[in-house]
Order: sequence, then structure tokens, then C-alpha cells
Amino acid sequence: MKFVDEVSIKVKAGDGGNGIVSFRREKFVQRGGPNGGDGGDGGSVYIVAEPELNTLVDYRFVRFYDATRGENGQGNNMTGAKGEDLYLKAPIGTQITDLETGEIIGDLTKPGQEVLVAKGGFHGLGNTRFKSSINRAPRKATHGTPGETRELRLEMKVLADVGLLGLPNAGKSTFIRAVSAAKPKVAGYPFTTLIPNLGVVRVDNESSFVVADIPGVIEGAAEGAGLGIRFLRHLARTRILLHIVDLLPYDESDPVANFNGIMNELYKYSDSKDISLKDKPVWLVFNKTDLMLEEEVEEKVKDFLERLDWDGPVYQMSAVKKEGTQVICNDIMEYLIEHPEVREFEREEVTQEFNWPTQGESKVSDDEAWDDLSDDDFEAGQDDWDDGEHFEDGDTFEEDGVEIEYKQ
Ligand SMILES: Nc1nc2c(ncn2[C@@H]2O[C@H](COP(=O)(O)OP(=O)(O)OP(=O)(O)O)[C@@H](O)[C@H]2O)c(=O)[nH]1
Ligand SMILES: [Mg+2]
Repeated sequence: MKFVDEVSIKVKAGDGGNGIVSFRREKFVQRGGPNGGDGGDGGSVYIVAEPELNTLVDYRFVRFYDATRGENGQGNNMTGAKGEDLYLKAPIGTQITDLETGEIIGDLTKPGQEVLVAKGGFHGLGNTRFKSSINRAPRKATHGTPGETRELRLEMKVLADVGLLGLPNAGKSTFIRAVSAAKPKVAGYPFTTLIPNLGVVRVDNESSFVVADIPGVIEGAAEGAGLGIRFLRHLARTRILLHIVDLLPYDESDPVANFNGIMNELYKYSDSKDISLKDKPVWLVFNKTDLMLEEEVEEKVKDFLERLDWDGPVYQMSAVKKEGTQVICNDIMEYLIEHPEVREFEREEVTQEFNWPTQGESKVSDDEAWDDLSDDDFEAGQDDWDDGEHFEDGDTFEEDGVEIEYKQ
């Protein structure tokens, strides 16, 4: 399956259905009261977090999504049906941004979480609503309001506690295989991993964390070298970065220069995207200790740390042999527990206030809203029509752009 982590789409909620003007006509009742029903509300568009999904690829092909409009009202005070809501599925970790304003509308962090992205239009009111003591035969109805239209950017950033950094072939995927049930491909050539992989590390029965294995980064990635830097976005939400250093790089390059090269790419990306990768703690992990004698390892590590002037956490492991991996996981777990997550942005549900378009004419107080004349009133001739016109069933005409139909 193709991995797509950024798309732009357009969504349109359904318009509200129009209210209509209609009057009751019954046998022996010459002038029935108004009975034009309200329209139905338009359907809204939601984006919902679907745990089974891990790519936005579906949105590559279809870019426009619309919910259905509300139906118009009908005679006999029949309200039009509400438009159907549209639910678009997106992977957990998807951030939804309004392209026009740049505002983040929502962040899908939990399975099933829904974010309202386009609100359906409000229904128009039928003429029954406009009946009052001074106008018992209103010829007024209102249109439904348009549904919201929005252009959105969906950006998926995997939700992981720990991110792996390192040159291609450093052993990132091997580490994930060693400590979790995830089985990303491992091979002795660079750029084996082409898309991010997640692994869940169970430290004991109660505690676990998630590691993200991303494709290797090389110097010049910001300019497009290797697979570029687009995958660095997936480190944005992690809390620790494990920088895995190959003690014997495949191209015999200098590990210190490699380390600096990768960190420079990370910082460049961080600056250009305005995300705080710089503040994340980096733990150094030397890998492939099994390829050398212990003294050799110590010598290389010492040299590396001196040249780098490093004073952060340091580990050694052989990912292939699962040596030294457990202590790393225990320390990560401890760190994560001691530094509880503070999410920059968390919205569990829709927090955006939607301003209903003003329905100037529709403010009809409840006691005048509905037909309160009984049939007896009509028979007693107490109705006060404001015109003497007589309409036949099915007669139509237009008033203020609203279709008016007389029904029996
Ligand atoms: N001897 C030894 N080989 C290792 C160790 N860890 C990984 N390797 C080997 O190094 C090669 C690359 O490992 P990967 O895990 O695919 O490396 P990666 O960092 O995921 O590489 P990319 O996906 O290309 O970025 C494979 O041949 C692994 O078997 C280790 O601890 N010891
Ligand atoms: Mg890999």
C-alpha cells in the first residue's frame, strides 16, 4: 500500500433545505391556515480517527467531499429530511489544518475521535412559522443557509514516544525487531526502510511505549539527498530521540561527521517547519558491538564522545543479538513515566464554535410560531385572511425567490 502522509482536500457540507409556503385546503374549509413545513438541516462533514488506517492514500485520488443537502419542506407542515452527515476516515495522528487561515482544526489522537470540519447549513423556515395574530396567512418562508466549505490539509504524524534517528543501515529496524513484535524489513543495504514503522515495546505487564522507525537520514537530506527529510515530521510528536550510531559504517565514513550531519538536517528541518525537534532529548546508542572486541568498542566510543564533546546519555548494544537493548528500554520507560506528556495541542472533540448564519426573519417566538386556530375557529368564520385570493391545489408562484406551492 502506498504511504501518503500529507494531502489537501476540499469539503462541503450540505445546504439547509428551504422552508415553503403552503396553505391548508380542505373540503368545506375555504381558507385553511398556513401549513408550509421547514426544510431539513444540511449534512455535516466529520473526520474520524480510524485505527486500522496508516496512510492518507485514499485522499490522493479523490479531493472533494460533500455531504447531502437537507430536503425542502412540504405542505401539511411536513419538515424536509435532514441531509446525511459524511464521515471521512483518517489515521490516528492526523492533524487537520484549515488551509486558508492556517488554524489547526483538530488532531486525531484517539480511536473513533471525530472532528467536525464543515457544518451543515441551517434549515429554512416554512410559512407556518410566520403566522401571527396580525398575519394569519403569511406568504413568507426562508431559504436554508449554505453548508460550510473548507479547504483542509491533512497531515499524518505518527504518534510515538520514541523516534529513531540514524544513518541508513545503522540498525534502526533491527532494534525495533529486537524490542517489539513489529517486523520491519532488515537488510544489509541503505534505505531498506521506506516508510515509518511503529513498534510497541512492552517493558512489563503494565507499561509499554511506542517506537517509530523512520527511513535513514543522510547529510544533504534537506536538499533531497537519499529519501529527503519528509519523514522527519514523524519525529515531531516523540519525546525522546534515539540516535543510533553504527560503529562500523557501511561506507567507512567518519561516525562523528555522520552524527553531526544528521543532527544538522534535523535542526534545519525543525527551523523550516517551526516544530520543536531541537528541544527533544537525544540519547546516543552505539550499535553493532558484536562486530568488535570489547576493547575496540571502548576505544571507538571514547574517541567519539571526546570529539563530539557529548554529555548526554550513552548506550551500547548489539541489536542483532539483543544485547544491551533491554536496559535501553527500561531507561526509556522510566524517563517517560518521570516526564509525563504535555501535548502542545489536544482537542478531544470539536471545540470550534460555529456561527450559525443569521436568520434575520426567522425569529418567531414560540407562541406565535404555530397554527393555534382550531377547525372550529375556521368554521365560525373567525379567520382573518389578509387577502381575498383563492388558490387551487397545486398552484405555484414565486415570492422573494422562494417557491410557493398551494396544496390541499
Ligand atoms: N553485526 C550486526 N549487524 C547488525 C546489527 N544491527 C543491524 N545489523 C545489520 O545491519 C544491516 C542494516 O540493518 P537495518 O536494521 O536494516 O538498518 P536500518 O537502520 O533500519 O537501515 P535503513 O532502513 O536502510 O535506514 C542489516 O544487515 C542488519 O542485519 C548488529 O547489532 N550487529
Ligand atoms: Mg530500516
